[in-house]
Amino acid sequence: MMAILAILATFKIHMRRLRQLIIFLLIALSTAACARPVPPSSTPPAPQPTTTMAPNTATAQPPSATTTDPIASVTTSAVTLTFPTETPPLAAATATSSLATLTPFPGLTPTSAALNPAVPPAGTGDYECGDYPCFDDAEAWEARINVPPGFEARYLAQVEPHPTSFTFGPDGLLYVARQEGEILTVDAGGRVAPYLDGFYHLVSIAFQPGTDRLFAASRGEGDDEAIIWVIENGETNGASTARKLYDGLPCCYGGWHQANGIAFGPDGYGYVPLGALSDHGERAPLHPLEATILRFHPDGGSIEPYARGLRNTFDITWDSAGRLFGADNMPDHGPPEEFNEILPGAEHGFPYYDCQTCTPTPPDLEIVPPLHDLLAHSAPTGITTYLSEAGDTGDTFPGYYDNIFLTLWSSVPGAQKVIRFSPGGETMTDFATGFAAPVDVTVGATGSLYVVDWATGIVFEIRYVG
Ligand SMILES: [Ca+2]
Ligand SMILES: [Ca+2]
Repeated sequence: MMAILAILATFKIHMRRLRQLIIFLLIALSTAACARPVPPSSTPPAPQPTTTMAPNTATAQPPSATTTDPIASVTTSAVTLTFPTETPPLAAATATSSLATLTPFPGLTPTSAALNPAVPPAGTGDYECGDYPCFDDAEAWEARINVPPGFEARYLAQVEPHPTSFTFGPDGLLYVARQEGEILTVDAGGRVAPYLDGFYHLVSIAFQPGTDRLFAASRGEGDDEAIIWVIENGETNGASTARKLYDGLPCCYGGWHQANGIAFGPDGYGYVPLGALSDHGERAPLHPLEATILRFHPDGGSIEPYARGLRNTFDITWDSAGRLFGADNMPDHGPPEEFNEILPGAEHGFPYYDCQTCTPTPPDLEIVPPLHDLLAHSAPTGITTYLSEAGDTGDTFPGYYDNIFLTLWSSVPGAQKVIRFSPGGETMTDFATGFAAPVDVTVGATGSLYVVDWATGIVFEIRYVG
């Protein structure tokens, strides 16, 4: 409880909407005895299916992912990995399993249109603003962002609060997912347009590289399953139908444990972290798919664990050498959050923690340690590697190629910022501070870094200006 009060004391945004959220948070946290500010369970509004979206449960679902039992229905038939808790991690070569190796897809080639800053909207909010700027005071928020010398942070656009994930499409538009279940687009001029609505608790979107297929991760409306969607012809607004590629995935714990940040690997497979179904493993036995990174074929079929023991990794990224990184949210009793290199077939620690009610680590189990400890309760969320070709020239983000950027979402003192890791995750330092609740970060075709804030809905562009 002290932690909650401390958090609230530092997060004095007196906007009506946020106050409602905070009240909800308190209720949610106290009822769940969950004393940490991992991304909160905000008030999820009633899902609003629209005619633009027709969840097509009858079409092309994986054969064994269609039954109604949310946990038992997921297919694991093609999974050749086993993770007995008494044995060491599997070797990487074994972890590739028997699935055919896919040819890597070419990278995206978004348009190179220059981005123009939008005019910050007038301060017409009817709510009180305290130590933080009003949420519609984009200029004030822009002025709060501190970046290293040579860089400049500027307002690009603002969507309604609670964006959870964003990604550039092959059409050059920035696609933004909102927790309330909506996907929007933002163009180079900062203009926001609706794209697709009707999901429930939507937390991630990602294009399959080299295609216009947009993937999304949400919850079922009963908060009892995680769902992976695919939207064919994702870049054309007219198509706008989503179908379930996987449903019945184990879910959900708290506000944010579900299928999280979808990403596509250099092997062409889709990957998605799946959060644990409990705080520290108190719901036993573990489901074979919980607290994992799952791997799936973009056309469906089996979905299998790629790595395990990851309590709630919100987003993942590969570097230029094909190494996979993610940051893990730790249990309520407050061990440091973790920055991990995620290894195939490896065990990364969940549910083995040092607490009175935690499960002791099996003596023969080899746990891959994190590369870095992060501030406890800082709630790491979005992550990206700076791999823009623009970075190769040295003109944008000079010297930052292959660096990894990570948002710390929480409002505990020392979070609310973007941190940076040198190539391979060797060293860690602050990169940008001053946000309210930065939730995702990505790189655009022009070489700029983009950050989106869950609390304000503002998308910032960080450019190198020399
Ligand atoms: Ca760990
Ligand atoms: Ca992301």
